[in-house]
Amino acid sequence: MKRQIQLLTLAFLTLALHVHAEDGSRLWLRSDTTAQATVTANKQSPVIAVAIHELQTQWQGAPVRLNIAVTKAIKSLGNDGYLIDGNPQTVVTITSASEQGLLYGAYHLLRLQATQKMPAVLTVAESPKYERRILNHWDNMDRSIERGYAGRSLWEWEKLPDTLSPRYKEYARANASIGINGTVLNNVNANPQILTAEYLAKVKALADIFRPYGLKVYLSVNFAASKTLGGLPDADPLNKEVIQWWNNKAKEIYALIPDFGGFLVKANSEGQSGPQDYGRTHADGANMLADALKPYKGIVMWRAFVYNPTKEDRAKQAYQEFVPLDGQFRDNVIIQIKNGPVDFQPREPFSPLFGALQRTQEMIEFQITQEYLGFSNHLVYLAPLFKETLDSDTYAGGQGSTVAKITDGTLRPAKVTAIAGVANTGDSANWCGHYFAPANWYAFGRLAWNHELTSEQIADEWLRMTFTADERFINPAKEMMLVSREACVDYMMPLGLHHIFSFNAHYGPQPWGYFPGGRQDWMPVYYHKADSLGVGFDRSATGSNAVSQYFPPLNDIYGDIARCPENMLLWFHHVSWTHKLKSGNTLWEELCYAYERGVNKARDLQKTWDRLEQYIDGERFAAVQSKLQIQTKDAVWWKDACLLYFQTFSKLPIPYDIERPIHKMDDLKMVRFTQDDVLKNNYCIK
Ligand code: GCV
Repeated sequence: MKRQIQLLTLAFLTLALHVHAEDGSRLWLRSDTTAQATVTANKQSPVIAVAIHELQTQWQGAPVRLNIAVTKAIKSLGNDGYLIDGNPQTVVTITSASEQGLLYGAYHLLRLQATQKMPAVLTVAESPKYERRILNHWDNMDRSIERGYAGRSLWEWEKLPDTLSPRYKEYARANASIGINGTVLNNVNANPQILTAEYLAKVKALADIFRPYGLKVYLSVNFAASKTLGGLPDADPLNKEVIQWWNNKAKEIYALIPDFGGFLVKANSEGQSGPQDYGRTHADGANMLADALKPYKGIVMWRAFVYNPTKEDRAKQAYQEFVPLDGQFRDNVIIQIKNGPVDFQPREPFSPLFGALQRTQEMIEFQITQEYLGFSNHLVYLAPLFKETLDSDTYAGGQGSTVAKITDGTLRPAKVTAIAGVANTGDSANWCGHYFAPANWYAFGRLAWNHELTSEQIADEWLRMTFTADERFINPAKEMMLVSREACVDYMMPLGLHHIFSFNAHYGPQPWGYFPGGRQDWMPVYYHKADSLGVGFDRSATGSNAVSQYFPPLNDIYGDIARCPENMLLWFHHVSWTHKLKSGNTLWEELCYAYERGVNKARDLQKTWDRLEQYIDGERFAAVQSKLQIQTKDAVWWKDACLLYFQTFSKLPIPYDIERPIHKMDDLKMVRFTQDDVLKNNYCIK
């Protein structure tokens, strides 16, 4: 009897643990349901089968009838758009011009329910702002991930195509649930091997799994592949043999994957080969690939992230390279431009290329993985950053020409509209390394669908689906998310400072960074230019004149120290330490207060989180708690390193009302670590 009780207790405990175990693997798709929906469809297909399955297994309310129907009648909502109407207590109908649209409609309906936002009567009409909503994986074929902080690559190349991880389907499902419809599987620093028959068979296996979820596969290609893989003497885009090689390759790919999306290309950038190796232009290179893909409706996403170690300001180079080529690209080429002119910094102005290319299609590239925002150690919710760029007015076609409207086809009709985000996924159980990091994947998808959603709306949805609907949790946790990006800017690089990270790893401060013999434009001192007079990069007319790349009136506003937004002041100006800011503080004082504020905000994140323990599972609570400790420790590290270092130039006291540095600069200069050390919290700041 005693043994039976023990066994029963054990069984109960196991069940209880199982019910409450939350390892983050279900992301925002955690509905447990008793399936009360009867679903009817006017058509059968693999995509519709997924929609039906989702509705049948995720519907939580009263028993209902759900009709889903493909109908050409509503073509005005575009291919992926849908209508949802009816009464969620009785009958609901989802209609779309495509199967894919029905699937998105199904996820929309389920999201309303999972977030407790189901109205009494449904009248939803939705269509996405961008036609192609794409994740970029910087995953290598050895399964390492460039700038990846959540384990190894999801793609088990060594086991493909025979063994198919269940995670592939979960990945596709998560993407479909937020409207992402494309994925570039491999790193832009592309290994040509991905184009071999052996690897294309593996890519096909993934494409087959993703297809019912409407997720198209794209590949990054190495521009030199015709040479390195094809054995040709060169990769000159005007060489007939090279053209033929790519035509054949496209044919081979489409024979395997008929709905293949196209190529992403990083050319003549950071050591990658490109058309300029043969005296040709980016347009020559992009068009050659575009022509190869054209018969199959494939596209080329050609990256504008190009810069060379010249005397020219790095922030100006992409514009200088691409503006003269405006109008020369094929209509299935789109130029993929990072949100800012340098490189995914905690805050950058928008890239001046947006709007400057008037006869060339442009798309934006965001970074979801937190290369420059504390890896998977820091809680930094990126929707405010994404929206800041999308909502920026370029003035390219007069007031109101926001980056969003330039890129989504509103202001300039485009054959292809697209948006990309560099993924933060890996094979860790919770997908992204930090339990809050999936919020950035989620936010990217939601904004790609509708960039008019607010950061607050998206955070609210994500929290409800990921943790709990309890308002006592939601409201404070949402506030944490909403302040977190500005906190990060404050403790890392306030007032427009940028790129003062430790070399290569891009984690932690190294404002003193100067490496004899190395590339100037990879060194922190190149970016902050601190000296006895002041700090900041003069990009006004007296400096590099990068401001001239912006349309009026922005060129004047950014170029005028008195009118330049203070949160970008040191991006555009070299400012004297004693220059007075709007607050009445000198620049030096403002810098000190900003770092202090950043540290305090990090501490506030900790304080708020600790109060939320009772509302969620212990596993995720404890993991986030320990990450917040790291974040706060790092914030202090940043503050001390930057203030102590800049003080050697300003020679001014740190205002006495803020907390004193607790480190010595000499000790901070000795800190050494690898990316792995950082992720294991195995770096020591004395
Ligand atoms: C994929 C930055 C990163 C590189 C990245 C590059 C790019 O320089 O540090 O890791 O390479 O951007 O976007 O191509």
